[in-house]
Amino acid sequence: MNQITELCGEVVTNDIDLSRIGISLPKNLLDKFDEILHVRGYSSRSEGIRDAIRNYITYYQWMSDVKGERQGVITIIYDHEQRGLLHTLTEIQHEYTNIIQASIHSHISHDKCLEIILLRGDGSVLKTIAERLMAQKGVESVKLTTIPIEP
Ligand code: NI
Repeated sequence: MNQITELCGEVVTNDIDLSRIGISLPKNLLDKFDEILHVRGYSSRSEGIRDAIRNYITYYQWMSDVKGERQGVITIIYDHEQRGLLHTLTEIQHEYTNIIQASIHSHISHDKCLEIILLRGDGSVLKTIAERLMAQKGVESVKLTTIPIEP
């Protein structure tokens, strides 16, 4: 069971207005985040959170621009000890047998797995698959990379 740590941060809505938010995070997640902030020399946790949110928004917008016929790769890292996760991930992939061409599974540690999924199809579908995988509990990260297929 993860410890939950309460944390307050300010988020920039524009250059003038600052809104304060309070969020709950598992302690190990916050520890990792603080470690990165320290290494990267951030002056405050708020600044790090602002940057992380900006990156999240940029990534989402970039994903929204993925359209048309594409070749893609999804890299996913997940905890295979998470109950039911392996089954769910397999079921999602089986719904897209016409899109998913191949996958490689690598057991990176006792409980962590890395999977590389090769896909080809409409960009919006590739994005949907990535988002569905990302939404599952126990999935640590999902990265989608695509290139357009020239007609
Ligand atoms: Ni594995």
